[in-house]
Amino acid sequence: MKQYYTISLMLVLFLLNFEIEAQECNNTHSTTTEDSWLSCTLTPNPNPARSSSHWVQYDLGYTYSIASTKFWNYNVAGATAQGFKNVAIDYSLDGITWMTLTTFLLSEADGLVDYLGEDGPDFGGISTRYVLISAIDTWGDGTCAGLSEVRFDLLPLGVELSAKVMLEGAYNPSTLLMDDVLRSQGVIPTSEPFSSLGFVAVNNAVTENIAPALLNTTGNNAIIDWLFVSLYAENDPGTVVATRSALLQKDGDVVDLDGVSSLAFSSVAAGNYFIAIRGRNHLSITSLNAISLGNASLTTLDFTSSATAVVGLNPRKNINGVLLLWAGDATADNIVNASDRAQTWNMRNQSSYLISDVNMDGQCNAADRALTWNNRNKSGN
Ligand SMILES: [Ca+2]
Ligand SMILES: [Ca+2]
Ligand SMILES: [Ca+2]
Repeated sequence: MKQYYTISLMLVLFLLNFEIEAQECNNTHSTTTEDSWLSCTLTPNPNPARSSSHWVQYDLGYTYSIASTKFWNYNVAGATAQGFKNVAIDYSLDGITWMTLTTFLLSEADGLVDYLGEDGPDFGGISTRYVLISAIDTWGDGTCAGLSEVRFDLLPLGVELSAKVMLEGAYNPSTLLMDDVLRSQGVIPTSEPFSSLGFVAVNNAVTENIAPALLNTTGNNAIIDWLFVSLYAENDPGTVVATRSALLQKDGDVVDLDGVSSLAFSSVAAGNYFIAIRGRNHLSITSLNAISLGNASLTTLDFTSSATAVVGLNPRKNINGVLLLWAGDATADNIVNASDRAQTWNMRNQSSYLISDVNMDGQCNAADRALTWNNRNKSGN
């Protein structure tokens, strides 16, 4: 299950260009300076909580879930006193806000060709993109500090979300389902509608198109519209880890582009995430708690139930105990206010797949104006 990635320390001045290589694990390290990294100039540490120091910053390129680590200290024969001694490990999702994992004592290397290195601290599955390794001191050298190699054991990527939500605009209290009028009118687009509305995709390589035949499905699993789903980092809730466009079934199931499967985030590490869901013209909700994805059996997160807590005061509309995303955002800015009412007025008497059609019946008319007015002064969370 686990993958091993070796980050070779290749120093170009002090700004690091490093490589990630998969390698055979022979677990020994040479004694040559070419295989090592050495800093002899103190420079400002990327973590402002630390003073100028000798440090190495890794950018893993994506957010990964890190498990164990392994360290090979500076192993040049006769110069092992330049090796890191007390070492601080910090990590960050964005390279700006840093959290400290731990500090630990790294043994001095033996300077021999069969030097084995040693196990470093375990990240315990923390999801992060940047790792910062700083020397607090060395094994005796007062000027330079070096390392040979660090290995991060990464957990595999890919998680799935099984969620249920209901949109107020399409909700039918008599059936306890959403009406699929846009589908039956044949106006739901076969490409995700969010890019053109200014929604920002993050860490998503999926081309989000659907087969037109998928919109022929009727019944409880009929597609009623597209949804936008975001995952936020547990340890940095302001940072979006990844987004996906999803499809919404009549019975509230949030599904992937085949119309039936759980929603996949293929480049997201297993871990805990805050989950946000938003419609084109419905306000977003965000889970109050970070939800475990990828580590356990798939359980459906039911946002129509008060048992699934979300952020904010009155963040969902309650119709007979069924909790719905608020309708009325005809301008796709995640706020309902006078601008939305103006938009529904300006687009009156138009039909088709319209942002201003907040009750999702394929028409923009007085009913949509009334709905934006009734939900005025609300914003998404
Ligand atoms: Ca279903
Ligand atoms: Ca708005
Ligand atoms: Ca309408």
